[in-house]
Amino acid sequence: MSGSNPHIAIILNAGMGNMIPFFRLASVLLSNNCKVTLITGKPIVSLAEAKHLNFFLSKNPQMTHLEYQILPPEPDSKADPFFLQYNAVRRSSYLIHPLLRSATFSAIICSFLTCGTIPRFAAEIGVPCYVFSGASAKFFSFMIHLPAILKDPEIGDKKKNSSFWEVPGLEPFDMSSIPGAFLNPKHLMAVDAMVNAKACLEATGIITNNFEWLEPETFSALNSGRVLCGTLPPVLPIGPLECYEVEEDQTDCLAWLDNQPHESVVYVNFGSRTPMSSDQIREMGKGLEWSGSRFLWVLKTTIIDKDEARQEEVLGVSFLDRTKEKGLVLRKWVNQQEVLSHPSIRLFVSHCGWASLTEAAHRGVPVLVWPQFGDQRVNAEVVEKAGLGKLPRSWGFGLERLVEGEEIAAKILEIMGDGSLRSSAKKVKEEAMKATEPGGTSHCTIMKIIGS
Ligand code: BUP
Repeated sequence: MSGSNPHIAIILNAGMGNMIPFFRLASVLLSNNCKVTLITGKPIVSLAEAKHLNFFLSKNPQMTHLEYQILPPEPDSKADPFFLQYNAVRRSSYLIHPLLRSATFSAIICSFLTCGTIPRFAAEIGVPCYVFSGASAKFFSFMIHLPAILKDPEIGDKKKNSSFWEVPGLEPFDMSSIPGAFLNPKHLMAVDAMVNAKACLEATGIITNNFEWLEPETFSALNSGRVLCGTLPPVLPIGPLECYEVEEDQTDCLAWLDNQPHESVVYVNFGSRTPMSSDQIREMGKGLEWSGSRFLWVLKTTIIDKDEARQEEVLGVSFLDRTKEKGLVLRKWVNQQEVLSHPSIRLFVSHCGWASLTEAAHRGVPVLVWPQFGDQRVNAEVVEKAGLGKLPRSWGFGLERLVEGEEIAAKILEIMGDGSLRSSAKKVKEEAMKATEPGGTSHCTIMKIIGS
């Protein structure tokens, strides 16, 4: 991609965890004199996405916005609405082709989760195509190896008899870290993953919200052909992608944090689409209260947006009353990038969405990693290895078991008092900053892609 003012098409994917990194990337490109065309599908799943998209477009009027109609979702009322949307966007990818012909683009960027026909079409029209992976490099390695795993005639026996999956060039994957849906060739998630894993081999490169220091062995295995022999395009870390202007926080949480002592607050947020069960919410409440810590808890009980149940019904009046001096519970969107930067934050309890983990890495905030589904368990292992977090393995993966208040309180106290984790998290921050500053590995990669 060379010449002045490169024009880049960004094809947005569903879900806040995908949308926010794409907006960050678009902001970086705009601030480096690129023209950006944002391509979005309709309808959109959640109000949160619609609001963020509107705000982002209103703040960047120089950007071109193109829309296409997404095909109807598969009729599966039990499936996660975001997975249905990924599937529909992937199946609709041919509808984006005319939009990609409507201007002379210097590059096209699309999401790994929905790339479908885009890399091949980009190759046909002679435009470089970068596929964006929003998970850890380790989980991405698993995903691109999935077609080989699922083709293995012994897969059934291996699932029954083995506790590890072999991915060439990497340490074996603990079977319990991989959601069963990916290992069922008929499951929608596995079907999409296989199509996308094959499609992304036709891209110019894979870009990822990550930095080389965080997963050196995995990047080395991916880029030396050990994971997929000679067929994988270069995997290029360009993160942690950071801050763009988001709508002002509508809650009073930043003012509340201003009144808390330095490094005293536990921040709990399980992301934009991971609800907690009522039983687990009660135990979480006990854990926070019994730890005696100050806490900011962003509570979610539904997959899409917020439900209407009142705070008191979910948590009980007495809990809210007992903890009102020490804790703030919110059921609204907070500005997480500002929360994690606040000097009062000591610990982040996270579901391990990759966007949240990269935000914690960039700010050196230690994380109690409590993965719930999808890529999150592997992401959790990655940040634990890098020294950013601690994974209580006995808590299981997602809904495997109810984690009791006593265990939660003990773990919070243990991690809050862990000086060596605090130092290693600061080291992670230093390395993240080095990667993103001018001359850093991620910064240079972005500049190379833009062609400056
Ligand atoms: Br909730 C919430 N404020 O209140 P992840 C989320 N976020 O800024 P997810 C807020 O949404 P996937 C809130 O900073 C991060 O950038 C947060 O992405 C922001 O998890 C993003 O961490 C959440 O990747 O998405 O939402 O579960 O499953 O796609 O990873």
